[in-house]
Amino acid sequence: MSTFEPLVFSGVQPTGNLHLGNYLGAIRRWVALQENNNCIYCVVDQHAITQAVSVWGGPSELLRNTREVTAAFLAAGVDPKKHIVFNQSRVRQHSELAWVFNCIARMGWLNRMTQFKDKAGKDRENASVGLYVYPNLMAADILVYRATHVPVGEDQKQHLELTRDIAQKFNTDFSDRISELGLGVETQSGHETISSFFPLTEPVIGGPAARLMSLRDGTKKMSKSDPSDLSRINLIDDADTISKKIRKAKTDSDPLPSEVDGLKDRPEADNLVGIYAALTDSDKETVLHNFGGQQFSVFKPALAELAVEKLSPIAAEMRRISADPGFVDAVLKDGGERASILAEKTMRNVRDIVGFLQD
Ligand code: AQP
Repeated sequence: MSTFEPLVFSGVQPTGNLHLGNYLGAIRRWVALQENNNCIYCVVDQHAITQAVSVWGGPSELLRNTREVTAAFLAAGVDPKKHIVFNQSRVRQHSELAWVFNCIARMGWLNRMTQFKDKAGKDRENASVGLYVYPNLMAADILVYRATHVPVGEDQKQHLELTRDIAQKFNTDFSDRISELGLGVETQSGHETISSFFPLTEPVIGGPAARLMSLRDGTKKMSKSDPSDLSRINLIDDADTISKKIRKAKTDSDPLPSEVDGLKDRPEADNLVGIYAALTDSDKETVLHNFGGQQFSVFKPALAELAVEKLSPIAAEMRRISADPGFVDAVLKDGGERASILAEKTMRNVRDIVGFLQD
């Protein structure tokens, strides 16, 4: 029985202010996954333009951020030779497949997407159509490589569920044609074996940094677009700035508990303990075993020292790589060429499956 080849895909938007949540929730996990998998990592520049120009900053800012995000991937340890690193807009097949998915996904499915509601805010009539169909493009990013695993932060869980729904509906709508053309891969669905063209991609989400919260409000996600720079640790922050932000992070006045249960209803404390755990590759239990009963006046300096130790080398490497934009551009060009070959292979099949005439 043939099965889908394991393949990892993930992406980050070049929207500026790359932060610790993006690093711990996604990029650092990509690096770990590249040991035993084939991986494709993408700077999703077409997603970046779904919001108002004033949000993504216009062409010069997009070019600068695309190079900066690529530098961050490389500085964090992504290997562009063994794996593929490129910017989305270079590979036209992403938007081509997204159109097919616009015709597969249902309005009702998209109406449930919480990220659209958050980003569109109250003025939904004025949101771009691109923002609304963003999840369909994301599904295309993943499925144009028939990727089986996607490491992301928890905020992307709903979009990945939608990706699975789209894959499933495509497989069902075109099942006869997929069989007729011999393009199906046998997969197990409960007790049944079915023939599918697209895999039902697995999200890879978890660990203490799956959802890092704002340093100013433990109930809000750490986010690039938060107007307060004190809410997040940016990957390019220097040591003094990192220490200052952790010192100023909102907390309550109680000492840290000794058990994880004691973090319930203490979102800020929970967040800082989670960051410490993620930076030391451990868990919250271990952190509380060492710091339980201590005041924040002891814990915060320890966390600041740790964050500086882990992040400073990445920031320095980002600066070194960014000083040579020619190198960064060459990485993206090479990755784009290799990605295009894979994406075109899928699209030739998709065109045949749907019934689009081609040479
Ligand atoms: N706070 C977070 N904790 C853990 N993971 C996070 N990610 C984002 N924020 C957190 C993960 O980072 C990856 C790249 O995210 P993105 O650039 O594609 O978009 P985003 O989720 O829109 O990032 P932001 O910071 O939240 O931007 P805005 O302010 O525009 O909403 C993804 O894997 C994401 O899960």
